[in-house]
Amino acid sequence: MVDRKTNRVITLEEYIIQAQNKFPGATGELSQLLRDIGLAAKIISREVNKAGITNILGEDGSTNVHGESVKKLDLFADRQLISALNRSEITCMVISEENDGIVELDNDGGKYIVYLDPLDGSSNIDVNVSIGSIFSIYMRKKPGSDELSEDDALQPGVKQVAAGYVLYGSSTLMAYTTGLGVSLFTLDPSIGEFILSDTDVKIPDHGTIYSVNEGSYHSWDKGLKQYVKYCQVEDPATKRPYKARYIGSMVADVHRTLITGGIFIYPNSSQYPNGKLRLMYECNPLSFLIEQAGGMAIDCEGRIMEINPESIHQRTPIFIGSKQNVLKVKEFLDEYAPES
Ligand code: P6P
Repeated sequence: MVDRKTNRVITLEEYIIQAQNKFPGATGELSQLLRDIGLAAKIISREVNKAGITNILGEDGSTNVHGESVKKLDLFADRQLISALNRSEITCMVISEENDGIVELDNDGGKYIVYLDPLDGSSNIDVNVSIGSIFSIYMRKKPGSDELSEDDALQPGVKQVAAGYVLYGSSTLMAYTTGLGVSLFTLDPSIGEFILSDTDVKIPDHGTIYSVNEGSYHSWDKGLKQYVKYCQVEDPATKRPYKARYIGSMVADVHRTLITGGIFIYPNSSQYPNGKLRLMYECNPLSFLIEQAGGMAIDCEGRIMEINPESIHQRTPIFIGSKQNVLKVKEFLDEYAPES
């Protein structure tokens, strides 16, 4: 996209400032925070795109708070993002998948709290499959107060002031929303800038792709089993059978769903009774983006973004994507709901 006045590309920095100018009372702090994340994303992208050459692939030998082996690139991404957020004294606290508790930054007066999944899908790093960074931004409950606690960070997704992701794929793409629609930016490595590629992105109301790890079929509830069977039945009137696509990297699967329509599912199961994906730094931010694009995101009961969190690392089932596809899976979940 080009700026109609100057007929030249619009960078992420320019776009953020133009968007901020629409809010007369804006202090510029959220804009600076988004620019800081954009800077860290460029640095991470550079390392991801040459990981095979430098000694940064593979595991670093430690495990994270969830007992998952940590990749060297995970740690690199975590460090870059926290360092960028620490620079501008706007963020008081970071909660990251790579850290057990909250990371208090040097700026205890900062008014923002940032949740991070620094490098989601890291199991794909060594096989060169797309991975992503996810961020979710809240205002602290008691701005200016000295006390910082986990309670400050336990807020439902509807309280997010901004959210987004960076997808390190065939190109590096950044998507974010501040509640005024979804904007997409593509990194031009030749100039080291994120260039605006789409604004006010809308997800198709119905899609013909379903995305779920069918290897876990045996451990699902009956409603989801029946829904997947529905997707596989031939019915030209509803464009079925649907295509199955599953990358195993949530940012990549959800971004494809945003662009093509359809549904991404990570359900509860006998293996993961509360689902595998994290509410605060995977599901809430991606739900904010998909809802802003006109889609839906639910757990087995209702809206993901209305869940009142009880812990910063809690998990949730998620059914996210085009409105018609999510409403259809909900029909099956309700019809076959396990006896409570
Ligand atoms: P499974 C990656 O490890 C991740 O956290 C998400 O990015 C992805 O959607 C999911 O787990 C994949 O999990 O069990 O299908 O390998």
